[in-house]
Amino acid sequence: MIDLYFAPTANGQRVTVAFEECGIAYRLHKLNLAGGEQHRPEFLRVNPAGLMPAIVDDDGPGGKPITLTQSAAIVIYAAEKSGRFVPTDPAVRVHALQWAMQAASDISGTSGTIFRLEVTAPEKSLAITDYFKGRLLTFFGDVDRHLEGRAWLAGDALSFADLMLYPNFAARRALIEAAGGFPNLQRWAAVMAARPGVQKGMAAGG
Ligand SMILES: N[C@@H](CCC(=O)N[C@@H](CS)C(=O)NCC(=O)O)C(=O)O
Repeated sequence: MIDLYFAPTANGQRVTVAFEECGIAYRLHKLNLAGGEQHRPEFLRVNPAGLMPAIVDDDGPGGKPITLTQSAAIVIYAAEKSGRFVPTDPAVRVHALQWAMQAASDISGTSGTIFRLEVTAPEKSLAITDYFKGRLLTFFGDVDRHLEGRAWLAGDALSFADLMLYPNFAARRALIEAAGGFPNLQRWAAVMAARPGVQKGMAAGG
C-alpha cells in the first residue's frame, strides 16, 4: 500500500489522478498547508523539504520500501509501476518526457509563482502578476499549437505527460477561458475531464 501525503493543489492532484488512472491503491494523508501541517516533524521525516506531494511505498523496487517526492517523479513512478501510460516506442517516450517536463517546470513553476504573487508575497504588484500570467498563457499556447491535429501530448495514446498537465490546466481554467482561444487545449482538456479516473483523482480529499 502507498501512503500519499497530499493537499488539493495541482501538484497533489497530479498524483491522485495518476494513481486513479493507473489503478494504484493508496492511503491519503491530507495536509492542511495553510495550517502549516507540512512543517510537522512527522511529515518532515517523510520529506525534509516540507513540501507535498510525497509518498511512502512499502512495496517499492525490489520489494523494498521507498520514499519519493516531486510530483513528476511520482507520476512516472506510478506509470512504470502499473505498466500503464508509458509509451513503448523510445521516440514517443522521450517526447512524453519532454511534455511532462514542460508541465513540471515551465507551467507549474509559473503557475506557482502567480499563486505566490497573489497570495503569499509580502507585496502585491498587478504588473508583475500580469507579466507571469502572460508567460503562463504563452506556455499553454505552446501546448495548444502542439495539440493541433493530435489527441494526446505524445504519440497516439494517453501517456504520463497528459496526466501531468491536466491538473495545471484545471487550476488555471479561468485564466485560459478569459484569454479565449486555445481550441486544441480545450478539446484535449474536455476528453481528459470526462475520464472517471481523472474525475476521481481531481476530487480526492474533497
Ligand atoms: N516541484 C514540487 C513542488 C512541490 C510544492 O511546491 N508543493 C507545495 C504545494 S503545491 C507545498 O507543499 N507547499 C508548502 C509550503 O510551501 O510550505 C512538486 O512538483 O512536487
